[in-house]
Amino acid sequence: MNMREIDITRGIVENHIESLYRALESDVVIVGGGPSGLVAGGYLAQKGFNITILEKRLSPGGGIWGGGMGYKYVIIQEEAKGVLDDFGIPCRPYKDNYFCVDSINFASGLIFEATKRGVNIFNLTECEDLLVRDGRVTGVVVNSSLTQLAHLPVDPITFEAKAVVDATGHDHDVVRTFSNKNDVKLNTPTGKPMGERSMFAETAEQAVVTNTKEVYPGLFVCGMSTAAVYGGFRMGPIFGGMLLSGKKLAGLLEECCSR
Ligand code: 48F
Repeated sequence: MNMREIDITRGIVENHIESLYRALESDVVIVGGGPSGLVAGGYLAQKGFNITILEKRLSPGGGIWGGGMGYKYVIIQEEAKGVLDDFGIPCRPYKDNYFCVDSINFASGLIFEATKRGVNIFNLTECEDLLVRDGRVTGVVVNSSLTQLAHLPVDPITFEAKAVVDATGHDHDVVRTFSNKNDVKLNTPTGKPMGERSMFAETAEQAVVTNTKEVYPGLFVCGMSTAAVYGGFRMGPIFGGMLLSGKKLAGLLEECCSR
């Protein structure tokens, strides 16, 4: 075999550019590759939508990998087991209403299934701002995480989307930046992000699903960022709410993107 390094490089560059072109006009851009974003993306891609996930770290999976304090299992309540089944992730029953999931299996399983369904995930890629037109979010402003890390003065590029999702977890990075930079009234009781509260798992798990919604025209929140945006409690290493939030979001966005 006559192996040429330039062919290896061409294969990488051509395929990356093709993925990038597909992302430029996405149906939905989900910022954050944690459990809620991966689940929402996976369900939507299965229905044929063009879904892009931006993940600023090297590995998607967000807060799954660390389990609880580095102990490698997480807990799912019975109501959310159907989502695990839909993504082919094994679990084992624990007590009456809970299931234990190996966090490595959980993170890798969600990532693998989402990408198999066609979700276009860009790692090392950060959303640093939003595109806004006539009172509506119309896309994202994107840069390499490495540029950000090195504080280099490199301009970003943009992706358009029918809807953008803040799935950035505790940081609520997208909504926070949007609210700080613009004189906008969010769909929250105060019109601003309200800040996350201390731990109260049961209330938190319900609220995370209730507060999965459109927070500004074209901008949605899911997962843990709903707590920071709507003043919800935190829940710790129980993950059913994240899965159900992602599933609810997929339903909302299917409606929004089909209009
Ligand atoms: O935090 P994360 O896992 O989000 P989630 O889906 O799930 C929360 C749970 O993991 C856990 C919990 C609560 O106790 O159950 O916290 O709400 O994943 C968020 C992802 O977003 C990425 C970040 O690296 C992480 O992987 N992220 C954050 N800001 C940006 C971003 C950004 N500006 N651009 C791209 N990715």
